[in-house]
Amino acid sequence: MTPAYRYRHPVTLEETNLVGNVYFAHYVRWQGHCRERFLAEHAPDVLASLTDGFAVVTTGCGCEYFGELTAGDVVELRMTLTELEGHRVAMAFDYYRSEVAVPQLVARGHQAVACMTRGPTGLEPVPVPDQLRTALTPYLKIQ
Ligand code: SSV
Repeated sequence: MTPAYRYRHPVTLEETNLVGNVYFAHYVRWQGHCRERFLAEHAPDVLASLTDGFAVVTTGCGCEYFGELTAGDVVELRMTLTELEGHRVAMAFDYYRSEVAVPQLVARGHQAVACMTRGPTGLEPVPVPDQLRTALTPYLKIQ
């Protein structure tokens, strides 16, 4: 089985709506938290370079919802790599209600990013930096 990078988040009341379940947009925010933690843990130089001309541009994202989450749940995002090509990286996210007897798949998401640099004429594509490429390889999803 392909290893997944796991990010856990306790759902807060702030993230729930009038009905008591999590507002859909937060699932995408958590994708951001998850990828940021991945960089901090596995490619810290890449994270640092984001303030120094290097950019990781989000080119797309999405989410499908199968179940509900409410305040007090712990959600676990399992992130895998679905594409690593040139300057592009794509990821898939399985969202589980965790810390329960039987973890439940509540949503699935995806996103794609592109590595760029800020040149005199604006953003230009650059190859995925070596540190990030090396960190990503173990997570490539075998189709
Ligand atoms: C400032 C900003 O927009 C930061 C973007 C960070 C992007 C991070 C991408 C990380 C990809 C990790 C993929 C891991 C797959 C297992």
